[in-house]
Amino acid sequence: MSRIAYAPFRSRVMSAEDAAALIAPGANVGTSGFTGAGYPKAVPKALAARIKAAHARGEEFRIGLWTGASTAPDLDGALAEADAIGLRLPYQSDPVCRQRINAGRMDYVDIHLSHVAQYAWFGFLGKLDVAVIEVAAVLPDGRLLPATSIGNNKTWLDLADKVILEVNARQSVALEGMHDVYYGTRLPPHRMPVPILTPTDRIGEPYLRVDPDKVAAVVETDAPDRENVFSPPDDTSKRIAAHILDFFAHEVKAGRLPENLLPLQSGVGNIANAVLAGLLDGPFDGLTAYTEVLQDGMLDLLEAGRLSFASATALSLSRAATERFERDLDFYRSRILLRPEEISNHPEVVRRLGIIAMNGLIEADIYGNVNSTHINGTAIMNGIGGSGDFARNGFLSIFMTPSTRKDGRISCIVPMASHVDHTEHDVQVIVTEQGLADLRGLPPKKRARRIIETCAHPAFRPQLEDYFERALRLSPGLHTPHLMNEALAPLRPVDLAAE
Ligand code: 0RQ
Repeated sequence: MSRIAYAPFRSRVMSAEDAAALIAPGANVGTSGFTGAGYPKAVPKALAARIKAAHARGEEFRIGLWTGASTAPDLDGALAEADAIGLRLPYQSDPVCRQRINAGRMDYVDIHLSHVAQYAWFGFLGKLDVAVIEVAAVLPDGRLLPATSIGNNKTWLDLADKVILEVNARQSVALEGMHDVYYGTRLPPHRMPVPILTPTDRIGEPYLRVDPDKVAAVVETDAPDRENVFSPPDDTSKRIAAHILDFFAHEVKAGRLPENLLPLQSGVGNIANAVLAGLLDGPFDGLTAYTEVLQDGMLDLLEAGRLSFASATALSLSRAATERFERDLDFYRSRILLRPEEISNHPEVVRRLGIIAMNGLIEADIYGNVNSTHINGTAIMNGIGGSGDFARNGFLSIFMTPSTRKDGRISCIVPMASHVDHTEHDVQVIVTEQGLADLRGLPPKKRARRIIETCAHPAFRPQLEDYFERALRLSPGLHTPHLMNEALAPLRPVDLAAE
């Protein structure tokens, strides 16, 4: 049976190729998609083929690509491979995109995810020409049943001149009721409070609205979301998770956290998943999450009854977890809510709820400045994503990392961060498998000692201690001592086997 229950849209059904032909060179295109969920599966590939053919004829053809966050090889990968993207925002994690950005062939604007929708509304990003949005179905009155992510869909549908819908039969219609699309956002100076007082609060509508006159094409698809692969927690991740759980227990005992903690935000990746796995066996019950992405670990916690509710903007599941999720959708529907990313990451709500933010890092310096985005301070990895929204405004901001990378050759604790995404003012806890540094209330020199002693790998500790002691001697009394001529020099590689 057709998922397009609104009759006027049926006559606009066409092939992905015909829909892609509606996108002009130079257009800004806003697509759905957040961490591999709910992205359009057909039109971007068709557009990539069209642009490749245009380039072969010697024609100039590139687009501006705006999304929710990262997408998948079928979108970011295909378009980047075709050199079809002139400018990309606000977040990517695609290897081909990354290569093109770092080769100077694609511009990239790396933005806090809570800022994206408002920047588009403020007019800071230019005009949005086309929205390409995946939905699970079109209702008889023309409203849209969202898919596995909301991201910036509401804003793209509202702002774009032209809309292309992908109606994906693989997305479950049983998702109905799991979304909360807020239509109350106003622009300054008319802003009102966002009325979320607990992660469970519904403040919007379960469907997306679209002006039917703007819908230029409807494309029917039947393809699954990107499969996310998680490795089982390794020893390093388990040790990081154990330090965090001990810290939570300590905070509860000290009366600074309630017994069911405060709403959790957890970044993406294997370490985040390991922390969630640790919570599964830990002593905490009645947990809630107010986060942007739900990974497998969150489903496990919900199923085990440890977590009572999770609010996010997207799912990011393995194939096995997707099957479980679809099989038990009735169970999950009362326990999960998907919201626009301007709401899932809203600074006002993050501050009000008192979120415990847990995110990964590339390197942290001895004073607690964190680099989340650039290798060697120059090559982009992914982007800041939502980490800043939560770290800056949360009740607690925790950053976690293995103490070394690349088989122990690189220390993730360095004298001076080569690029800073989160300043020392927004970083309260740094944790590696070596230990957890609680930096709250500490002045810079005490932070340095604690980070070196607690978080650095023992093989790199002497170099960091030597650096810090010499910096102290040469800049007696200064607030944040550094040896500016060597602060950014890489630490000498260490042979771990010989230690
Ligand atoms: O490279 O794959 O070539 O080995 O960085 O590392 O192992 O995937 O680690 O998943 O924990 O990611 C900061 C990137 C950590 C992530 C970052 C290399 C490492 C590997 C990736 P290889 P892993 P993680 C909510 C929150 C910003 C966005 C965010 C991130 C690769 O956490 O993107 O937090 N954060 N969003 O080897 C050289 C170092 C390195 C290094 C790591 N010091 N030197 N290489 N790597 N540290 C989600 C969203 O916002 C959507």
